[in-house]
Amino acid sequence: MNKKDLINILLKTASPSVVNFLKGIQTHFLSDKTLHFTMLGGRGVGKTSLLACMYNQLTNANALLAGQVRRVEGVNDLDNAYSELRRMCNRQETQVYNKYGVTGTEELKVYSFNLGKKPSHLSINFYDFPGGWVVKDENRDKLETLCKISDAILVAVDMPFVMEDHATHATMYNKPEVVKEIIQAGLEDSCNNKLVLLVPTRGEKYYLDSMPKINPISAIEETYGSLINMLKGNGYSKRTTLAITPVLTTGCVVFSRFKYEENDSVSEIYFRKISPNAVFTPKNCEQPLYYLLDFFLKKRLEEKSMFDKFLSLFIGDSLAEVREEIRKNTKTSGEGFKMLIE
Ligand SMILES: Nc1nc2c(ncn2[C@@H]2O[C@H](COP(=O)(O)OP(=O)(O)OP(=O)(O)O)[C@@H](O)[C@H]2O)c(=O)[nH]1
Ligand SMILES: [Mg+2]
Repeated sequence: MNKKDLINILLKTASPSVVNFLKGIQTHFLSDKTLHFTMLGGRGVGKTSLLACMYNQLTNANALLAGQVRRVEGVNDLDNAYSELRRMCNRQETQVYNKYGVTGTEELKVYSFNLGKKPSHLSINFYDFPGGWVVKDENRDKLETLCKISDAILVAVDMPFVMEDHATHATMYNKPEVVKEIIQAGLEDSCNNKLVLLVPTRGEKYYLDSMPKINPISAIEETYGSLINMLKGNGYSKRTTLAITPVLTTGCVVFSRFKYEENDSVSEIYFRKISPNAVFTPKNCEQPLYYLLDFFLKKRLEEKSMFDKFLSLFIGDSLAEVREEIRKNTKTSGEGFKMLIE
């Protein structure tokens, strides 16, 4: 089923609030050459920061795709988020609090850019919503709809809650069961293949330390065990690609401690710089996008469609060669990366 058919079905069958929501974003779904990438995760887990770093890596630091990225919509906000993150890291004090840095997202944002030298080549839309939607029932339908129409779902995993006092916090704040239910609903009506990425964020403490007390991969596999098992099950595994792809969005700030309320809930999370002179050095932020491009190119190669022609214009090589180049630069093991379903 192509995306237009799926949207037409949803417009006929969904509840009025979802229909209105879909109509509002429908203009973004017109082309089959658009890839849709939804960020999933609770409030403050670092979704917008990650998008900002991904986009910045692509436009400024990425040799592989240099000169191929064209701005379309909303990306000024990502530039601003990137500057805020950098400013947070450059503060002289060594205690860096949550209140600095990127401000919370208030409504669904669509960030759109083109890859390739002509507008007709390939567009990528990122969907970024307020993390509060994950726990609000009235917004659950919208999230499920976004997951249905997306090619890729990126689950931001707030690592301090997974790694520190794991037994108490791991599921309380990242809401892995809710995330699983939303992704399951996203897979149910849609017969399209999906890429699901578990993306650890705010985890510098565990990835810069060569001997963390708990292995981050095992901790994530345990926390998201139910989601992973569901995706590995027979119904979904053939049309799902699943991987753990950690990103270091600051590269210089590590978890320090939680502040607790009387009822034992965490009210603040404190970070500190690795050293007073440490500087903002994001790392691996381009990796989720490489996964998305590889996933897309693989699908197109299998279909052997006309996309081959237009994509060969995109980097100037054949589709298989472009894919090979991206695969060479994609991390699938080491540094906390793991391919769970290929
Ligand atoms: N220490 C540290 N802080 C980070 C990192 N990434 C983001 N932050 C900070 O964490 C806070 C939340 O980041 P956001 O990117 O706004 O998180 P979000 O998931 O988009 O949040 P909502 O839009 O509210 O759902 C901000 O203060 C960021 O500056 C990181 O890697 N390390
Ligand atoms: Mg946000």
